[in-house]
Amino acid sequence: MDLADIGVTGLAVMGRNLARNLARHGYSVAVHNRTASRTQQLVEEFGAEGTFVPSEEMADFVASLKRPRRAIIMVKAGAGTDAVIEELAALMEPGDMIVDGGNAHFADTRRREAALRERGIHFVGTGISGGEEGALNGPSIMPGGSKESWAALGPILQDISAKVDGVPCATYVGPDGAGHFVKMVHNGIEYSDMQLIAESYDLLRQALGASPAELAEVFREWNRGDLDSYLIEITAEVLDQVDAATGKPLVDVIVDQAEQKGTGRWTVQSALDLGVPVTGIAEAVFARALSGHPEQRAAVGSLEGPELSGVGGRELVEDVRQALYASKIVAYAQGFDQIAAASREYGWDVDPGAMATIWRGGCIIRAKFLDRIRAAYDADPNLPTLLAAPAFAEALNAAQEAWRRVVTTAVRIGVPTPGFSSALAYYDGLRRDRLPAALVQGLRDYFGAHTYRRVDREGSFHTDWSGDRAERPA
Ligand code: NBP
Repeated sequence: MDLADIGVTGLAVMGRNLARNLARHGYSVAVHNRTASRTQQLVEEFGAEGTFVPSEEMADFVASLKRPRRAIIMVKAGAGTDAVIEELAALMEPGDMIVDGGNAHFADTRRREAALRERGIHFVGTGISGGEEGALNGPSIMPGGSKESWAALGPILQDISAKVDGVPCATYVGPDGAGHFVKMVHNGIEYSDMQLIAESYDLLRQALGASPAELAEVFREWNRGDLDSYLIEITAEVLDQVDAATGKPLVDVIVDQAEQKGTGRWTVQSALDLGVPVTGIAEAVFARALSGHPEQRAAVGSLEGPELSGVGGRELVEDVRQALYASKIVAYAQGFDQIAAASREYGWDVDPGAMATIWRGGCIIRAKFLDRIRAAYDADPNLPTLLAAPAFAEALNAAQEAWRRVVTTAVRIGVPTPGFSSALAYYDGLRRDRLPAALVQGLRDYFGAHTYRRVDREGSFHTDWSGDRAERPA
C-alpha cells in the first residue's frame, strides 16, 4: 500500500475541508474519524478530488502515514483533543509530528508540547482561521512548535494556505503555544472589528433614521477605501438581506443577543495577566455579555434617555467612517502589543510584521489595512506602538476631530458606543504628558504605604501621612 503524505483525524466540517484542500493540492491524505461513517462519507462524496487513504482504526491511520509521520487533529478543543493526542502518541515514534489545528487554549498547547517533547514527538499547535470556506479554499495558518517540525510541515501548509500577491498566508510563528496564542489574539481583534462595525451601523441607523438597505450601501462605499476588508464586505451583505418569511430586513428579526465561543474572553484574560490594555477587545466581549442579559434589559424600561433620531446629517456618515478607522487602528495596536508582550514573556520571538502578512488573506480579519501594518513593522521592527507609526499617526490626527464628534453625538442621543469611546480614551491616554496615575500613586501611598517615585530624583519615597507628613526615602 502507498503511504500517505499527511493525515487528518477529526472529519467534521473543518477537518473534512482541510483534508480535501490537501488532496486537491496533490497530497495523499490519510483520513480518520472517531465515528467511521464520517470517514466513509468523505471518501464517497469527495474521493474523486484526490488520493484519500481511509482508516476506521487509529492504529491503521498511523500505519498508513509516511515517516516521519504528520498527523493533523481537527477535533473539538478540550478533553477530546487530549484523548486523541494520547491515542496518536502511543502509536507514534520519535520524530513524528502531531498538529493540533483546533482552537486550543495556548496554555494547553504549551503543556501538551512539553509532554510530547519528552517523548521525542513534535507537537505543533496551529491556529487555523477562515472557517469552513477557508479550510477548503485556503485558510490563514499560524503554526507553533519546533523549527524542525516547521521544516517538514511548512511547505505543505504554505501550499494549502490562502495567497495574497503570491505570498502564502502561513508562516512559522514561534515555539510551543505561539501559534495558538496568535490565533487567539486574531479572534480577539475579530471581536473588536465586529463591535466597531456594529456601533457604526447602530449610530447611523438611530441618528439618521437610515434603513439597513441604505446602510448596506454605505458599507459598500466604505469597502472601496481605507476600510476595505472582508468584514465590511459581508456587513453590506447581511444588512441587505430581506427575511423571506416576514419581508423585513433580516437584521431586524435576528435576536439581538451575541454569543461567543470563548476566544475573545481568553484574549482578555491573557491580556489582564500580561498587563496589556486591550480595551477594544474587552469592550467587545463585554458588549456581547451585556446583550446576553435580556432580563436586565427588560427590567430597566423606566430608565430615561434622550430623543434618538433625526439628529445628524450626511456629514455624520463620513465622521463615523473616520471614527471606525481610528478605533480600528487602536484595536489592532492593542492586539499587536499583546502578542509582543506574550512573545517577551514566553521567549517566542514572534515577528509582528509576519503576522500581519499571514492575516492578509484566508482569515476573517483579512483586510487591506494589514498591508499598512506590515509596512509599519518593516520600517521599524521595534515600533513601541502602532500608533507611533507615521502613516497611522497621520491617519489618527486626520480622524481625531471626527472621532470626538461621533462619540459626542452618541452620548448626546444615548446610543452606546463602548468601542469608539474606549478607543478614543486610550488614544487620549497615550497622548497625555501627565496622567492622573500620579494621584493614584499618592492615594496608594496614603492608605497602604505603597510608596511612589518622583519625577526629579531616583528611588522610592513615602510620605508619613498620619504623622508629620514629611517625605522619607522608602
Ligand atoms: P467540532 O468542533 O464540531 O468537533 C467535531 C469533531 O470532533 C468530530 O470529528 C468529532 O468526532 C470529534 N470529537 C469530539 Br466532539 N470528541 C472527540 C473525542 N473525544 N475523540 C475523538 N474525536 C472527537 O468540529 P469543527 O467545527 O470541524 O472544528 C474542529 C476544530 O477546528 C475545533 O477545535 C474548532 O474550534 C476548530 N476551528 C473551527 C472553525 C470553524 O469555523 N468551525 C474555525 C477554526 C478552527 P465524531 O464525529 O465521532 O463525533
